[in-house]
Amino acid sequence: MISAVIFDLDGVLVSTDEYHYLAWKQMAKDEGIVFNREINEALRGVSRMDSLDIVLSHAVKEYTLEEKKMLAKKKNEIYVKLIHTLQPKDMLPGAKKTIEALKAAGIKIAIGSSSKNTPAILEQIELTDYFDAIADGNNITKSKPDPEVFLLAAHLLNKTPEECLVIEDAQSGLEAAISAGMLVLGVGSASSSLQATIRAKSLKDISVLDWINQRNR
Ligand code: B16
Ligand code: MG
Repeated sequence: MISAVIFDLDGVLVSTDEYHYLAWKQMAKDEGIVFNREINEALRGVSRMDSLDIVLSHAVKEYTLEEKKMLAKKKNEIYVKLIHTLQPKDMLPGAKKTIEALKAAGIKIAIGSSSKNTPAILEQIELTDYFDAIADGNNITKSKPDPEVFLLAAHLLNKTPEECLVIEDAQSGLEAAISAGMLVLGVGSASSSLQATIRAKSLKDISVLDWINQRNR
């Protein structure tokens, strides 16, 4: 029986993915490193330092650990400035309605995000109080595709993996959910992935509650 839903944040509830892209692009440009949307796809759901390694794999020179830390800091400063103006109206279509319907039906909901900026983003879009649990980049050691963030979310909700449905937009997130032993709804960039249990272009194109109710019958 599915009795909990774990939402990825970036690319599922809010389109911060575009800001991540712009921040990496600026950082790469300043360093003279090739960066484009195709490379950016590989960064979805991946932690800041792991993302940096992917970006730097296109550089001609080697970077020391200290230099890498500086670059990650610089990227994050650009990103934080960009997300400063985020508002509730910036939530992705169908996100708020999905959350409200699940809560009204007594389904537990959690966040499972790789982002260390999760608390600030949730505050800005005024969603913090909706969630029964928050697992994010601040309380995990291994980034997606490792299942740690979803297993932590399930643990905080007091649910088994079999009771959880994950909603994800990233390949790394799909893999994380599957290795956690959870069902997964692929949206956005993951909306055509055959690895997903179900697919939808966005949360406005599916009733997650109806799907859960049918599945539980
Ligand atoms: P930060 P998610 C992920 O969020 C993003 O998709 C990924 O692009 C980013 O590198 C990662 O968070 C870390 O973010 O630099 O803010 O800690 O999709 O797991 O919600
Ligand atoms: Mg995501």
